[in-house]
Formats: sequence, structure tokens, C-alpha cells
Amino acid sequence: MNLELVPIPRTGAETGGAPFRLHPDTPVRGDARSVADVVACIARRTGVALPPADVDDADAGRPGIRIDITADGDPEGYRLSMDDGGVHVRAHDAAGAFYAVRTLEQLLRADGAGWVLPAAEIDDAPRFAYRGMMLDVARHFFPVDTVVAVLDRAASLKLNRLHLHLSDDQGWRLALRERPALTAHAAASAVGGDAGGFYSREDYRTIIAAAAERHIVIVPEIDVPGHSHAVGVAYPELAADPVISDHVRETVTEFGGGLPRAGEPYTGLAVGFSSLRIDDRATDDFLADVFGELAALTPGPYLHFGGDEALGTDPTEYAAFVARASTLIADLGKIPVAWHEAGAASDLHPDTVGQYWGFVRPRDGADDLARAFVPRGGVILSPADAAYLDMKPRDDAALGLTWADGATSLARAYAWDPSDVVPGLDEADVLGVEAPLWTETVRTLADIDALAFPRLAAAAEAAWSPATGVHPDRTWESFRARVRALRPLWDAAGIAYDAATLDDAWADEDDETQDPRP
Ligand code: TNX
Repeated sequence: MNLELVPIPRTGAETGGAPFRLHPDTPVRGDARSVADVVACIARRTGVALPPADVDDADAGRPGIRIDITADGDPEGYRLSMDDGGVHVRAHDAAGAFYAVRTLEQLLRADGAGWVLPAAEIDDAPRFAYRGMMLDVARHFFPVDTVVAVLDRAASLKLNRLHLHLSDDQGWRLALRERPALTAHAAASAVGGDAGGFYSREDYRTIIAAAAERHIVIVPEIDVPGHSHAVGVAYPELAADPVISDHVRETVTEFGGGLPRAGEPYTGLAVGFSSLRIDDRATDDFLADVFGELAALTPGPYLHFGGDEALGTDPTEYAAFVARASTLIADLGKIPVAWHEAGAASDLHPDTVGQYWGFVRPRDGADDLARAFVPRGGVILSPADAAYLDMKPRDDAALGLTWADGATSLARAYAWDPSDVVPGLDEADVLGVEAPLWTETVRTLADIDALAFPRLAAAAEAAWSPATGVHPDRTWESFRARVRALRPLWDAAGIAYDAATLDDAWADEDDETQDPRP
């Protein structure tokens, strides 16, 4: 029988043997950090408080849980074998042990007499090294607790990157010593006139530490040269005048919010109207201060500098600007990351990573821009019509947008493979997958859950599991059953997933599993 796991492991099956039964005194041995993780995880899921680590030798023969870190196998991978004689994890590294525990968490079942784990053999490791989610904390601000809850959710699906979109037109969300005016003047606003907020340096460190405990790297983004109206609220001299396009007028007609005005907080939903003064020395000084301090605060290897939708910017000036920004970041010892538009710049730093947010079937040359990163740092795939968590999950969903060809059902979120999106990219050119959650319509953790779940599970499977066609159960039929089996775990964890989206996955057979996209 199939194991009810998401993402599906590289290989793994139930063996048909007798299950492992948890007892209040089940010994847990091995790597100390993993032992503590298993004990905490089992207590959370089952209420059974297993005796902590150090079990004396008298217990040595009793069936227990053992986690060893062996350096065998692939990075972040683990092997798990279990039956009524015990549970044994052999992990390649600490991350692999952590993911083995996430697997155990998904497999625990109550059977009337108590809690069991099925007899099974699993050999697992990720397909991609970059498995991400993005949270836009600029359109709406989310307190540290909420970010930590998001980290838990991401980790439970074996994701290892959280990209934080820390600045946009509507607000600036990170306090910097070098530029205190940013949070003093440009952090109180958010979409819809909602309360803003910002992270202190201490808050940011707290988030990074919480992420590290979950084997997650924080990828901070400061979006330039567009999406930068908030910078001009703090430093009017750095901002070009807003460019009021037809799109901006249409957005105001559809969603309200008024037209953006130089130097005043913007709370609407329009995009593409703002730009820094890109040919001004003062802007270069600003970038040096901001990215310099951000690099010093951030232990992870990446700094994302945005580069998307700079619609008001002259293309030649844009290209020169993003090239300078990428070099600045590389000189700070970090890997520059940018949205795919930056691929238009021929002088981009050679290490720059591109993040593709076009469609699963590329349009308007977005794939050309993404291919420009192949001789550089590679590509992260975030196809908007499959991986964007802020698209409505169904037509009548309360939250979400629809610009990426309408609602993105769970079936559509699942029906793509990372190697099939941008022609000409080899497996090695794809760093991985990221599911972005833009938060124009998102205000609370419950809102985050309602858009992210269950679809984040589809993105996680694209990021972790073998390609479609390679693994026999990397199919929609298998996935929709496996993801449904996670409901008790999600209920227990207080994840407010959108149940109607799961129901839809079983309702219509004429849905998008055949991938009807042109
Ligand atoms: C496009 S995707 C944007 C964001 C919006 C999002 C809404 C990208 C790089 N830019 O600024 O929030 O659409 O779905």
C-alpha cells in the first residue's frame, strides 16, 4: 500500500509487517537534537510524553525509536525502516534527520488501542536544494509569531527557504540603523489602510533563529528599483514621480485606494508606478547602506533585490541599475537574486539567480528572460498560474486575486513539473521551486492558511519529489488521496486549510488534471 506522505518520498512502501506501537515508555535514542525533536513531535501529535533521551541499558533490547546521523546517502536525505521491532532512521545530516521526523509525524495513526506507525521502508532525499515559500510582509504586515507559524507549516512539508518580501509600495518592514527614517516614516501603512508594522533588528534575528531550528534559510528581499514608493515616503529625494499608467487607473477603478501621490503613503493595489531615481548617486548610497546592513544581519547566502515590474523605468537605465545592484550584493559576499525581468540586463553579476514568475506555458518572452540566468546562478521556478498562493483557489473563494488565468485549483497547482516550464533549462539549471504568497488580500494567519493550504503541499511535492513520469505515484490521483490524508494532522496543528479546495479535488473529474493550458 502507498504511504500517505506529502511530498512523496523518492522510494518507500509499507512492507505488510506488524506496525510499530507507541508506548508511554518507548525509548528514543541516538542523535540528541533529533531525539528531542521526536519526543516533542510525538507529544504534540499524540499527547504521549515519551521519556526524554538517556534511557538506561535495561531498555536496550526494547523496541524503540533510534535516529542516527551517518553521512550516508544524499544531503538532506534519510532512510527509515520500521516495524513492530522498532523504528530506525539513518539520516545523512541533521536536516535529513529533521525531515525523517516530519515523515513520522505524517504517518502516525490512532487505531483505537493507541498510536501506531506502519511497517515500512523509506529511502528519501530531495530533488531540489531550493524549496521555498514567500511571504509578502509589505502589503500586509505579520508579527513575528505569525512568521514562526508559517515556518512550522513550511517545515512540515520539507521546505527549506522562506523568502520575506520586506519592502514594497505600501510599506517598509525592517528597521535599519543606517536608515532609521524608513521605519520611522514608511512602516505604519498597509493595503486598505490597515495597520502596518516592522521588524526590529532583534525581531529579524528571532525569525532567522526560528528558521534555522527548522532547517530553513531566510531569503530577505528589498525590492528595487520599482515597488519602492515607501522609500519615497521616508526619502522623497530618492523617488521618481509616480507613473500613472492605464493599469494604475484600472486598478483604482476595480479595487479603490486612490492614485499614488509622491511622498504620501500608498494603500492601494496597483503595481509598477514607482521607481527610485536610478541615475542618482544618492540612490547608490542608499542601496549600499541598505544592502550592506542587510548582508551583515543575514547569515543566509542570498539577498533578493526584486527588479520586477519597473514599468516606469527606461529599459537601458533599468538594465544598468540592476547590474549595479547585483554587483553590489555579490561584493557583499551574498548571492544576488532577482525576479526574471532582471534577465534583460547583459551586465548582471554572473552569480545572479533568477526567479521565474511567468506562466507554466511561458508568454511574452518571460522564458527568454529566465534563460538569461542559465549561465549565471540558475533559476527558481514560481510559475504564477500554478505556484502563486495568492491566486484564488476556487472561483468563489473569499480571498485571493485572479490575474493568473483565474482561480488556481489544487489540480492546477499540482499539474506541472519544474523541468517542463522554461524550455532549455536542464535539471541542474533549476535551483528549485518557490510558492509566493502576496498579501494584498491577506490579513491574518487564518487568511494565510486559507490560501496556502492545501496548495503549498503541491508546490512542496514539485520541489522535493522525483519528477512526474519518474515516480509511479507522482500523479494527481495519488496526490489528492495523500493530501486528504493530512487533514487530521493539519486539524491537530490548527492549520485553517480551505476544505472546499480539497473537496473540489474530489468533486469534478473534468478538472484541470490533464493540464488544459495552451
Ligand atoms: C505581481 S510577482 C507582483 C506582485 C504582486 C503580485 C500579485 C511579482 C514579481 N510582482 O507585486 O503582489 O503580482 O499577485
